[in-house]
Amino acid sequence: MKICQVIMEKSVWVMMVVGICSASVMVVADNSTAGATLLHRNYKEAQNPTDDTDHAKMMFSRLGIKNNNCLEWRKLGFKTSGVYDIYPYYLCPTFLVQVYCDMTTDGGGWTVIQRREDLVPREDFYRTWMEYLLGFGHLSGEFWAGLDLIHFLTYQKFNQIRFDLTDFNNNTRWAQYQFFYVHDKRSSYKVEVNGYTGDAGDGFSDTNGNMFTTKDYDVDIDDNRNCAVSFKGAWWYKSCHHSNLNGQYHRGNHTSFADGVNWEPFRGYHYSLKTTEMKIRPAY
Ligand SMILES: *[C@@H]1O[C@H](CO)[C@@H](O)[C@H](O)[C@H]1NC(C)=O
Ligand SMILES: *[C@@H]1O[C@H](CO)[C@@H](O)[C@H](O)[C@H]1NC(C)=O
Ligand SMILES: [Ca+2]
Repeated sequence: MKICQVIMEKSVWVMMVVGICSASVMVVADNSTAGATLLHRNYKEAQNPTDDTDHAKMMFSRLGIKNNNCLEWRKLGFKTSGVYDIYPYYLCPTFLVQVYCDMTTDGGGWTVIQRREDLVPREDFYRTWMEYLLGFGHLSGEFWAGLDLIHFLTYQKFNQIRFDLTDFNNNTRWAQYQFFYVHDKRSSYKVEVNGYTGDAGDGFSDTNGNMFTTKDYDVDIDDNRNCAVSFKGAWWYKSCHHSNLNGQYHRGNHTSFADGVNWEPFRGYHYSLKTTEMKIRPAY
C-alpha cells in the first residue's frame, strides 16, 4: 500500500512520503507559510463546486480516474478552463494537487504554472526560495505553481511551454517552446528549453541551462550580484535576463531598469506587462 502523509510540526512543514513514494518528493520547508496557504487553498476550492463541469469532474474522480495533468482532462472532453484535480507525483500516485487548466488556448490542455493580472490586492512575487519551491497565490488570480510541481509535471513526458502576454493597450502576444524541462531540487531546478515560435519575440531561450535564483538563493552565473535582488524577481537568471515575469508590477512604463514584469523583445526593459500566463502541456 502506498501511503502519503502530511505532517505539521510547530512552524516546520514536512511533507513526508512513506513507502514506495521515495525521498525525491520530500519537501522540508522553513517557517514560511507558503505550504500552509497552499493546503488551505486547495481544501477550500475543493469544497465549493460551482458548475456542471465540477459535477462531471467529481463523477470522474469517484470512478477512480486519476489524471496526471490538464491534457488528460482535456482528452476526456473537458473544455472549460478552471481548477482541476491532478495526480502529478508518479512516485506518490495518490497525492492530489489542484491546478488551473487552460482548456481553450490552442486546443487547450495546458496546466497554468504562473499568472500575473491587474488585481487588487496584489500578490507579492518578491519571495524566497522555499516559497518558489512550494508555490503561492490563488489559482483564480495571481499565482506561482511551485518549482517542485513544475519539475514533476515536466518529468512525466516531453512538455511544451507557452507564454501569453498582454500590455496595457490590450495588445496580446504569445511565445511557445517545443521543449521545456525543469530538473529537480538537487539541481536547483535547472531549466532546459528550446524551439521558439510565436509573435512575442524570444525572451526565454537564454534561460536554457540556468538554475532558479531567488533573493535568498543565488545560483545565477553573475559573480558580482544576485540577479533576483538586482531585478526584484525570481527566475532562471543568467547574468541577468531577457524576461522577468515574476518582477515588480509597475503597470506599464517604468524608469527603473529591467525590474518590472518585463519581456524584453515585446515591450523592452522599461515596460511592465498587464497580464502574463505561463502554461505547460505534454507534446503528445
Ligand atoms: C482593455 O480591455 C479591458 C477589458 O476588456 C477594457 O476594460 C479596457 O478599457 C481595455 N483597454 C484599452 C486601452 O483598450
Ligand atoms: C511610455 O513610454 C513610451 C516610450 O518612451 C512613450 O512613447 C509613451 O508615451 C509612454 N506612455 C506613458 C503612458 O507614459
Ligand atoms: Ca550571483
